[in-house]
Amino acid sequence: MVKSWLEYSIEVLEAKKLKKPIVALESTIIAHGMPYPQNVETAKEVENIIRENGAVPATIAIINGKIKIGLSNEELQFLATSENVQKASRRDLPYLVATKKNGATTVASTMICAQMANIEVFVTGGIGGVHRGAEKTMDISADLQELARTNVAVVCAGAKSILDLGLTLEYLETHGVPVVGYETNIFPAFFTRKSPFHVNYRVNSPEEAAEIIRTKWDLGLNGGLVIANPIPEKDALNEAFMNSIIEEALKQAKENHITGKEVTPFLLSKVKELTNGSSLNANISLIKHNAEIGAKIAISLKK
Ligand code: PSU
Ligand code: MN
Repeated sequence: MVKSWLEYSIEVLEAKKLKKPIVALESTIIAHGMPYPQNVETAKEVENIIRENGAVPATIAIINGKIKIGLSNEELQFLATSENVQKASRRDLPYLVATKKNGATTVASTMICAQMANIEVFVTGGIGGVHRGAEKTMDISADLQELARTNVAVVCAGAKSILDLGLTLEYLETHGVPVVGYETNIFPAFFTRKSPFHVNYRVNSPEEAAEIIRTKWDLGLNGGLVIANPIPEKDALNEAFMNSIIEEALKQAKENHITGKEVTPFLLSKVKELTNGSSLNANISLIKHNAEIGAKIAISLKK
C-alpha cells in the first residue's frame, strides 16, 4: 500500500481536504542543482509564488524513508545543506524507502510521488532528456520514460542544451508525450528562449493548457505532458555564449569519464562554474516564472 509511505505536510493535507489546487515541486534542484543558500531561498520563494497565485505548493523528497509531500522549513534547510541526501530517480526509490534514507527527487520520481498523492501539476526548471552521444552511451534520462507513463503535467523551461534537444523531442514523440509551448511556437532551451526546434502545439493561456491536459487523461491516454514556458526575456542568456560553455562542460565530462547519474549534476555544476554564476540567476528567474504559470494551470484544472 502506497499510502503508508506517504507523509503530507499540514498545509498540503488541508489543501487536499478543501480540494484546493496543489502544485508539486522537485528537490534535486535544491540538493544538487543550486548552491547554498540560493537553493533554499529559491525553494521558499517558488513556494510563495505558488501561494500568491492561489495554489498550494508541495515540495517532494524522501526523508528517513518517508515520501514527503510538502516540506517544513527545517526539511528544506536539511535538503539544502546536508551531504547525506542522494539524487533519487525511479530506480532509487525502493532502496531509499526500504533503508529509511534521504533522497532528493528528480523529475521522474517527483512525478511518481505526485501521482501517488493525486497531484496533477508539477513545476520544475528543466527536464532531463537524451544526452548528446546517446547512440553510444545510451544515456537517456528516466524523466522521459516517466513522462511516457505517469499522469502529471510538467511545467518547465524546456531542456538544457547539454542534451540533444532534437533526439529528446523524438523520444517524446515516440512515447506520445505532447510538448506544448506556453505563449511560444519554439521549444525553449532553458537558458535561452529559442532553440532550432518547434513545440507540437502552442497555448496562450492557463485555461488552454488545462483543457489539453484534462482532455488527454479523459481520453484514457496515460502519461504526462511537457508545458514549455520560456525564460523571461530580461534574464535569458546569450545563445552563442551558452553553446560555447556547454561544449566545454561536455568536453570536461568526457575527460573525467563521468557516467550514470553523475552526468547531469556534473554538467550542471560545470555550466554554473563557467558562467560565473550568471546561469544561476537565469535558473532562479525561469523557475519563478514557471511557478506562476504552473499555479494558474493547476487552478484552471480544478474548474
Ligand atoms: N536539468 C536541469 N536542472 C536540474 C536537473 C536537470 O537543468 O536540476 C535535474 C532534474 O531533477 C532532472 C534530473 O530530473 O536532473 C535529471 O537527471 P538524469 O539526467 O540523471 O536523469
Ligand atoms: Mn543519465
